[in-house]
Amino acid sequence: MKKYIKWLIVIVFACSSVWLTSSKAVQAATPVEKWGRLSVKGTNIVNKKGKKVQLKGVSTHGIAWFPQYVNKSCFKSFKKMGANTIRLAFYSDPNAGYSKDLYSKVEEGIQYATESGMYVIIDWHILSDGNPKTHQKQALQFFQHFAKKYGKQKNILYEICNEPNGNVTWEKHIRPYANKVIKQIRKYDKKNLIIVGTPNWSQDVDVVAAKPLKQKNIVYALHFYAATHTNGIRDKMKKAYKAGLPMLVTEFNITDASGNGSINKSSGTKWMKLLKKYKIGYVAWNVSNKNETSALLRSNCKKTGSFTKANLSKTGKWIVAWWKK
Ligand code: IDC
Repeated sequence: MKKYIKWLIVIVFACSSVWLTSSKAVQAATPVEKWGRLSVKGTNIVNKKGKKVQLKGVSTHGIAWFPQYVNKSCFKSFKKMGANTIRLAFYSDPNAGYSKDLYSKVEEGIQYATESGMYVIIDWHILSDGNPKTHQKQALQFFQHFAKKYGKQKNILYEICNEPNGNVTWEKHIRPYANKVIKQIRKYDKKNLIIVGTPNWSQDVDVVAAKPLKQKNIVYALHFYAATHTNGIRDKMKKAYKAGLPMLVTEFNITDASGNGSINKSSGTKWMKLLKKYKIGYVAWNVSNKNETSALLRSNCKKTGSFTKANLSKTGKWIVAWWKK
């Protein structure tokens, strides 16, 4: 009899601990549960209560090249380290992997980020195709598809042109393109944030600040690679912030602008302090083990998920440490 009682106690104990760990009450709220739908108030991104929040996260590499990292275990391990955002980089140029067949990869990514309670940036990654108008037709199709399918979710952000570059200006090219794409997205999604790339590889935020768009809930991209982009671009950010431009760093690293080469931690620290002061969010390039310094994983890391800090590259370790500061 005594023996049975002992076993009964063991079973009751085991069941209640399973119940406790799986119950919502003891599970920490996810970033999206905590903050809800984001919006723009003045110069900042705010949560459902109107409080300024800083998005922090990682960007995939081009999903045509590194689709293996678009998985839930990968996203969750970055969340565990402090990230609240995943950016899915969908290159818009056929030479860089553009294909409608990859829509399903983006959908998978949205699903995994959503199940992980994270924000997700759907990035139309123009790069070698520097003028956003080059593939405008495809962009309109792309955003129609995703806004229609996911526009009701709270955790969606649209980034409509990664880095306009070349002989491209705000007035003649980016602004008219943005007006068209925003109109398209807003047919299906009235509220979620739309991120607009800025001239000169998303660096000239000061130019945009002089004549921003008129729509609501728009933020502007500023990108930096700290070993190349130092005081000059920080000054542009300061100027734009003071002029009231809402910004989000949807791509950065502490490497040089090639995504490789040397690392500059002291310039990186200046950037991080400025972003913290202004409460501007930042998303790091890139989740891969490619043999380049901007890869957040060590090149000998063969895993595609369940990452720990030991799997991170030098830049990965440095960046992740800032998430909790
Ligand atoms: C780089 C990748 C590199 C790839 C190259 C071309 O790190 O592996 O070969 O693109 O596709 C950006 C771009 C981003 C770049 C990154 C580094 O948005 O696509 O990634 N960078 O050059 N802007 C500034 C730097």
